[in-house]
Amino acid sequence: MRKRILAGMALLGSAALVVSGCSSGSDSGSASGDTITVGFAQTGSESGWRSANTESMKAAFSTDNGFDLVFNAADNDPAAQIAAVRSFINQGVDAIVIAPIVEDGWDDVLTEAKDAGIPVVLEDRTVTASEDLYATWVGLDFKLEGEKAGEWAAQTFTEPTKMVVLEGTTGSAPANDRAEGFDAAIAGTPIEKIDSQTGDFTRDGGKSVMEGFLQKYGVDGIDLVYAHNDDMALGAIEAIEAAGATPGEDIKIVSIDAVHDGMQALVDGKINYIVECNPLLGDKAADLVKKVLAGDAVDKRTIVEDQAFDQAAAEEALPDRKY
Ligand code: GZL
Repeated sequence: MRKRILAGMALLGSAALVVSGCSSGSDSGSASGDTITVGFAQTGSESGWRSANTESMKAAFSTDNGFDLVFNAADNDPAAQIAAVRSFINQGVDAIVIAPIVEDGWDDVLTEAKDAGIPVVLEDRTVTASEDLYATWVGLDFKLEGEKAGEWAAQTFTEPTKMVVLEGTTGSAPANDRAEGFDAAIAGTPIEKIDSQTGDFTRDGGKSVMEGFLQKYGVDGIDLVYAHNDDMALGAIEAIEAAGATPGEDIKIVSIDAVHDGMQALVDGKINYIVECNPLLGDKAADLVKKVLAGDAVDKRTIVEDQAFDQAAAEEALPDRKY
């Protein structure tokens, strides 16, 4: 672990810890060839998107790439995720990567990491803590994803439309920003949001919330479902079919992620439009960790581009999709 070696050097003068950070560029860890020990605090395994993201991160932070990865999945529990980060600090890892479950509550533990001289890289979701408490963030523009989904809905529904929303994890950046972007895009249209409830980004959560909406409003009382991710949309499809209705026809669905099962449902006509959210962030995150440890200047934010799919585009893209 590089840090102990550097800690020894730091005894010669605090600047040593910063100045002697190994330069980047080596394929095997730092320039001196030392393995970089990284603690990765993942949200959990709530969705198909998360599985693809974890796979991408583990592939990038591999031994062959010069890393020793300490992995923790927090089962969508914010307190457990903060405890995992605190454990990484106590282990004295060289760097910490976090996919923060929720935006708030990070100031204390990020300050502890900074005080310990351990840089933090955020991947996927963002936090409301001060930017000086983390080195950089790589992820997606969730507000734009919501806007793209809302623009499709605004173009598609020109008559009075009753919509229900399956929200992502309460307090998470994607749930907050996808709602904000979508609502802005449908402002002034005849689309009425009659209900909105979190399904926690899970398939079971989307199914049970949709069952409640169907009991409350009936199949004929709902025209459109806006799901903050494909897993909840897939759960809603199960609920709609169990109620004897046809998803994608009787009740239309717009979703975000574009994971394989969601894209298949789009090809099958059960979902009507999907905005992509690319989970393959591992290589970018690993490169940022090496640059930060080497003391190289990095942008505070790196945003990965997304695209959007209707049924025809999904039929064309599905065979070549990596996730
Ligand atoms: C978005 C990511 C979200 C996905 C969900 O970048 O944080 O979390 O949209 C996942 O599928 O659970």
